Amino acid sequence: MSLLREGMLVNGHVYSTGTGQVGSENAPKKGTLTSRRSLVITGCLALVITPCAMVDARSSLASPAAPAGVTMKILVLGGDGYLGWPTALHLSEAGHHVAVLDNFARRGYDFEMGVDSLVPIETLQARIRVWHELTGKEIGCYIGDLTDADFTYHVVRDFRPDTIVHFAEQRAAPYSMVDRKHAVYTQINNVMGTMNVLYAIAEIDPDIHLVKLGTMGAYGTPNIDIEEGWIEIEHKGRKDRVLYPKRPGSFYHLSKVHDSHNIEFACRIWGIRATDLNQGVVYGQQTPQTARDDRLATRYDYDAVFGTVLNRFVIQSVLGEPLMVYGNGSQVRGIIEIRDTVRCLQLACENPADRGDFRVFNQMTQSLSITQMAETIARVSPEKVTIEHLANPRVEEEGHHYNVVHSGMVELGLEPHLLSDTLIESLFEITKRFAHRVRREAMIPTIDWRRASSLIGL
Ligand code: NAD
Ligand code: USQ
Repeated sequence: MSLLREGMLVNGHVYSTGTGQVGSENAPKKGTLTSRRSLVITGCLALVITPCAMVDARSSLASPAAPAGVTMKILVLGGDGYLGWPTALHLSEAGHHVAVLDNFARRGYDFEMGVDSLVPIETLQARIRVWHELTGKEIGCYIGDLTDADFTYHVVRDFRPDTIVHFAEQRAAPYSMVDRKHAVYTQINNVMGTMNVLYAIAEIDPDIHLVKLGTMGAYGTPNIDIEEGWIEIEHKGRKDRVLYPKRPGSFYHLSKVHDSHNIEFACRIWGIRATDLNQGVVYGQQTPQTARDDRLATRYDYDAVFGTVLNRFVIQSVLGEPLMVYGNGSQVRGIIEIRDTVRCLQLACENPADRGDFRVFNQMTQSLSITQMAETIARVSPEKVTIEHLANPRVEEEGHHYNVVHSGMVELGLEPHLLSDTLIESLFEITKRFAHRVRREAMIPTIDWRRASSLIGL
């Protein structure tokens, strides 16, 4: 069997059989590339980070987005992450041509804090190889940082996606509240990365549909119902439709607000198309695709910085630790199971927003108070569970109004799994298998919202 693969760089020349593959030089897309250095390893296209020559942006202005049901080229930014990896597999299984991009920043935060995913995870390259072995499907792979504009443009020109799914941000509220350095990093990483993506779309192919992950926490907890992104207001006898007001609770959540404003502006001035998914807290660890093989597992965080509430409660219950409810537990959050997340992403990709439309969905399936979440886990857990209330390290309202419109995804076809009827038993099984990997002290929250500087990584 020949070691040569489509697109491999051999003595300075790109090797080509003329057949074309996902992410290959002769992928059937608009525009031309005049320089390229890439290397295909089995099932994985690894990109050397060099900017390509300019492509005429305006040449593609008139082309339509791929209609629903048609195979699309989808670039998943943050494809090594908790949600990005299962989404890439789900889209690949659905028949789309997928490439992932990541700079491994998330793995770096773990090194910084001295923790690791509860479930061991393979390298991105190994995961892609395993997926190829099991399914014969290729997933392209680009390693680099979205805040590097040359790299971002290069990838968009090279892969020529119909859709960009953007997960690639620093996503932990506590991490963004450690100190000045972490807050500034979070906002630069998130806002600048998204700006580079927006400009790449506008210059290279304004027809690309941006599907961007936002957060329910961007709204905060207003004393009125939360609409789906937009609200009609009447003021002094005049009416307007405006972006729903935001009052988020961390510098991370604020970065999502800034992103949303930037994306809405880009839709308005350049006529690009975008879907902003204000997602609630995700729980769960397996999707049908990741469950096929341990080597396809996605990460599962338990620490007080990146571990999210329901996953932490499951892990705490298995370890025999009390479930740590912050404050009195009456604060309510929107939640969604990981299998619904990947379906929502598929629905958003396959039903693109119109050109110029900044479309917003509240991507959650139910609202529960933290106490209700703890009580549900306590009821379902095979172990005897206790619930403990900690002084809330965050500044957040308790006992507030919370009524959210989240019908958009259901109208597109989502059939939600609710916490009570979800098979969280599998989560207990997974947790038991890997419980020996927990560093218990990492579960205790040390980041205090009321102070400008806290310690992590002890
Ligand atoms: P994650 O940290 O596991 O994944 C994000 C990935 O993006 C990581 O692999 C990271 O290395 C990569 N990344 C970060 N900055 C990058 C950059 N500048 N260039 C290239 N890659 C970069 O996070 P996740 O839990 O999978 O969340 C994905 C997205 O969904 C985030 O935008 C998050 O805000 C949003 N979201 C997550 C949840 C949740 O509960 N996990 C809920 C709502 C919204
Ligand atoms: N909480 C506890 N105990 C814990 C952990 C959290 O009571 O052990 C409480 C928090 O005080 C908060 C709620 O649970 O009221 C949610 O906290 P979380 O850490 O699970 O989630 P959050 O910080 O809001 O962030 C997570 C993801 C983020 C995403 C967000 C969606 O990390 O990427 O944007 O969920 S949302 O909450 O809708 O904004």
